[in-house]
Amino acid sequence: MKSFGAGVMSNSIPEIRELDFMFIIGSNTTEAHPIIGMEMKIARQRGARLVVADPRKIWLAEHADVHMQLKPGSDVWLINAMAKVIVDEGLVNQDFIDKHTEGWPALKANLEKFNLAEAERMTGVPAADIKAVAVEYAKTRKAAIYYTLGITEHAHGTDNIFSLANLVMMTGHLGVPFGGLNSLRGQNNVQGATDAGATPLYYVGFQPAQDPEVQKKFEQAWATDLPATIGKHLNTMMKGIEEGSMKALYVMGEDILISEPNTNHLEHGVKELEFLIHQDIFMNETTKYAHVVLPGANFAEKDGVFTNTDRRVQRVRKAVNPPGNARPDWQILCDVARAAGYAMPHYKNAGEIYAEIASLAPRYAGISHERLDRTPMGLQWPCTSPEHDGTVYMHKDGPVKGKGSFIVTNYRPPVELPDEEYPFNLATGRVLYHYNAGTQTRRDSGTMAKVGECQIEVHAEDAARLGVAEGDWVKVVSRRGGIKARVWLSGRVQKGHVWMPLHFTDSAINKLTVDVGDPLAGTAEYKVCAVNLLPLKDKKPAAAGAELEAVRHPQA
Ligand SMILES: Nc1nc2c(c(=O)[nH]1)N[C@H]1C(S)=C(S)[C@@H](COP(=O)(O)OP(=O)(O)OC[C@H]3O[C@@H](n4cnc5c(=O)[nH]c(N)nc54)[C@H](O)[C@@H]3O)O[C@H]1N2
Ligand SMILES: Nc1nc2c(c(=O)[nH]1)N[C@H]1C(S)=C(S)[C@@H](COP(=O)(O)OP(=O)(O)OC[C@H]3O[C@@H](n4cnc5c(=O)[nH]c(N)nc54)[C@H](O)[C@@H]3O)O[C@H]1N2
Ligand SMILES: [Mo]
Repeated sequence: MKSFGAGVMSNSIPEIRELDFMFIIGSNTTEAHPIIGMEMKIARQRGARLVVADPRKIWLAEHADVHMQLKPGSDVWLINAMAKVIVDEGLVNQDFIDKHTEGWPALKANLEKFNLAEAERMTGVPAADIKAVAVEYAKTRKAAIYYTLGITEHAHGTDNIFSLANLVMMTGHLGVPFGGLNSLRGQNNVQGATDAGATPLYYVGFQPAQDPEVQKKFEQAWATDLPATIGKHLNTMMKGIEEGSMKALYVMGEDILISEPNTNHLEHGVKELEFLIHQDIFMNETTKYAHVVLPGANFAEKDGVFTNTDRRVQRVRKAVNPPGNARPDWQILCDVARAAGYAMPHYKNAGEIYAEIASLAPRYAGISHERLDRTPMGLQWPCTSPEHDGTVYMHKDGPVKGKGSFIVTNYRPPVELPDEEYPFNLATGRVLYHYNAGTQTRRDSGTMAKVGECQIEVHAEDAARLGVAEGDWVKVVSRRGGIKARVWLSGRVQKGHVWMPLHFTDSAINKLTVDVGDPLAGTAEYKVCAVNLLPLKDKKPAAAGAELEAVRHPQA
C-alpha cells in the first residue's frame, strides 16, 4: 500500500505458467497454495527458472535452480544486497524510475551499505548466488516475485516488503503482464474481507477511515454518525485484553486462543472479559470462555462471493441447508445491529449487500451477483463499470498512487535470538493436510489419519546430540510456555533451527511465541523465537510410518 498504493497481488494466477523466472520468498507454495504451486510446476516444466529463498528445504527448494537457504529473519540483507548488485551491474530501469517513482537517490545511497561479502555473512547465502540471481531477475523480462508469511510474519515484516517493492520498481517489473510483486493471501476470502472493510484503517474498497470526505460519504450512506478515528489493530486489542482495558470482544471466525501469539498470557485476560461473543461454525478453544455463542452457516450453506488472492470475485452458492439454528453470518450481524439500535436495512439476500458495496466503492462498481452468474471465472477488481472487463494486472499506467515510493530499509534483528538457555530458533507455519487453527481439519478422520499430531522438524545432528530419535516425544519450552511434540527428522531444517505447525490444540504452538509485532502492520513475529527441547521419558510408539511418510513427501 505504501509503496504502490495498493497492498494486493499485482498480477494474476493464470500468468504464472507463462513466466520465465520465478522468485519465491517465504512461501511454501506447494503446501499452502497447492493450486498456485501447480502452476509454478507447469512453468518449471516449460523451462522457467526457479529461485527459492527459504530457510527450509521445502519441496519447491528441492526443485529450484537456486535455493537461497537463508538464516531466518535475514531477508532485508538478502534483498538489499540483490538491489545493490543491480545498481553495480548497471541493470536498473532508469526510464521506469524517472517516470513512475520517487525517492530513488536516497534509496540508492542507502544500498551502499549492503555489500556482497557482508550479505553472505549475514544471510548464509553464497555471494555468488546472490549476484547471479539478482542479475538474472533484472535481465529477464517475464520475471515475477511471490511472497507469503515467511517474510511478513516478522517484527520487521514491512521492511521486507518495502525492500521487495524497491527491487520490483528499480527493475521496472511492475505494471506489466508476467511480472509484479505477488503476495499470496491466506484464507479463501481474506482478500474479500479486507475489501469489504474488515480492517481498522479503511471502509469498503480501501477508503481511508480518517479522511473526513470518506467519513461524510459513509455517514450519508448509512444515516449514522461514524468515528473520526481508525479502529484498533488486532494486536492492540489483544494487548487491551491482557491489560484489562478491553472489556468486551466479538470474535467471528477466529480461534484467538490458538492463533494469536503468547496465548498463555492472553488466556488470563480472556477469562476476565466481561462479555465475549463467539460466532463460528464450530466450537473451538475460544468458545470455552464465551458468554454467548452465535452459530454461523459455513461456506456451503450460504450464498455470496469470495475474492481470491488475485482480486478475483467469484460467486459461492448455497448447496446444503445449515444445521440447527445456524444462519449466514450476515443475517446474524444484521440482527445484532438492529438489536443494538441501528436501523439496518432489511436485505433480502447477499446480492443486495453486494449491490450496496458496488455503489459505495468505485473499484467494484461494475461487479454484481447477476454479472458474476454469467462470468464463471469471476471478475478481477478494479472493475469500475458494467462494461469494464476487470483488471488482470495492476499499475499499467504506473503505480496506482501516482509515483511509486522507494522506501529505505535497514536490517533489524529478530526480537528474540537463541542463547544458552534457549538454544534453538523456532519457526512456525502450516502443513498441507491441515488448515490454520485446525478447528475444521482436526474434525476430519481422513486428515487426522494423514497427520494426527504435532511434529517438530529437527536437524539430525541436533537430535543425535539430544539423544532423541525420529518419533520420540520432546517437550518444547520457551520463556512463555511449554508443549509436547514428536521429533521428525525431515531433512528440511538447518542445524540449530526447529519448525512446528500451528494446527494442534494439544500442542498449541502459540504458547511459545513472542507477542511482539511489526510496528506498522502489527503482525506478530511468528517466524522467530528461542526455544529449548527436553527429551521426554514416555517414548510412545511412533505414529504409523505411513503418516510420517505422508508429511515427508506431501506431494506424493
Ligand atoms: N494446507 C494449508 N494451506 C494453507 C493454510 C493452512 O493452514 N494449510 N493457511 C492459509 C493461510 S491463512 C496463509 S496466510 C497461507 C500461508 O502460506 P505460507 O506463508 O506459504 O505458509 P507458512 O508455512 O506459514 O510459511 C511459509 C514459509 O516461510 C518460510 N520462512 C520462515 N521464516 C522465514 C524467513 O525468515 N525468511 C524467509 N524467506 N522465509 C521464511 C518457512 O520455512 C515456510 O516454508 O497459507 C494458506 N494456505
Ligand atoms: N504461530 C503461528 N501463529 C499463527 C500463524 C503462524 O504461521 N504461526 N498464522 C497466522 C495466520 S496467517 C492466520 S490467517 C491465523 C489463522 O487463525 P484463525 O483465523 O484462528 O484460524 P482458522 O482455522 O482459519 O479459522 C478460525 C475459525 O473460523 C471458523 N469458520 C470457518 N468458516 C466460517 C464461517 O463461514 N463463519 C464463521 N463465523 N466462522 C467460520 C472456523 O470454524 C474456525 O474456528 O493464524 C495466525 N497464527
Ligand atoms: Mo493467514
